[in-house]
Amino acid sequence: PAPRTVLLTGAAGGLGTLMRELLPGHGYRLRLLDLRPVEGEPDAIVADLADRDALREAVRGVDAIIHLAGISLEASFDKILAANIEGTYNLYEAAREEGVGRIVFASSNHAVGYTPRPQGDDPLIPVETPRRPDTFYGLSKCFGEDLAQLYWDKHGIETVSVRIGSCFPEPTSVRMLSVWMSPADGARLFDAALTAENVGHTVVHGSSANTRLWWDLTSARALGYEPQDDSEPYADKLVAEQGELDPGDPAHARLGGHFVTDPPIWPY
Ligand code: NAI
Ligand code: 15L
Repeated sequence: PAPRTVLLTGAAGGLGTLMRELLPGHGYRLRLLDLRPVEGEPDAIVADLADRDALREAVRGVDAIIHLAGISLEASFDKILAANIEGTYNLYEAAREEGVGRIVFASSNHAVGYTPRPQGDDPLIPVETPRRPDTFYGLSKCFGEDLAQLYWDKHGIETVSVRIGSCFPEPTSVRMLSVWMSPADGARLFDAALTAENVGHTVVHGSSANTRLWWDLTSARALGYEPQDDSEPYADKLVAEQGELDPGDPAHARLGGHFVTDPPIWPY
């Protein structure tokens, strides 16, 4: 049967807030967790991913987990280690102990951020492209994907690792025209990742069907994902403001954009 009760970690964050609004429309009942209180959601669990007892209680009885919690930008290695590496391990252990069979892991384009972005007639970046993390942040997403593979091979817990491009209400840069995932397509992709059968550990690219797409969506579509949106209607305005990407600028030449040169730092 399709999973219905889903633990959403990182529910107070930007993507968590979008998914809290959209996933109930796909038939999910959400249990929420975050380090911070979730506005307007008094029943949300306020817990740190470091708190193993709290995680065990939080995952008890859910059909699946969407794991968004963690540091979402670059930070010191120690902070990334605690929140993203140990935190993700703690969550998988809780899932194993409580028998949760499916996790959707919010990986990132920054796991492969040093990959040259396609230019001209270059082929789209395949999902099998070698890991090339652009930050400690991206490195933690590589860890999460490998952890997911280990928990599938060793414990039979299935994961879809979604290498999210940029999921925000609108694209705000010329680069984002290529990697944007509309919130509605994000909810469609998470729904597909929760319901597709026999995923084992599957890695997919997470974006809309953008005209300027840089990567291949085949493995995402194989889950049943049918993206409906395209960033192109935003292109004229963004290109007029920012100009086209300059292939000679290192921050424009790689999938990870300015994470390869001057990554934004997590503010907390
Ligand atoms: P965000 O920074 O807005 O939200 C992350 C949430 O995780 C925050 O509410 C924060 O309080 C919570 N959190 C951080 N450390 C925690 C801990 N130790 N224990 C419990 N909760 C903790 O980030 P956003 O944009 O919502 O991203 C969500 C996830 O998706 C992140 O894992 C991010 O790396 C990933 N992602 C997001 C992309 C996007 O375009 N929004 C792109 C690629 C990946
Ligand atoms: C990410 O992984 C970040 O979490 C998000 O804030 C954006 O910066 C996104 O990548 C991006 O590459 O645009």
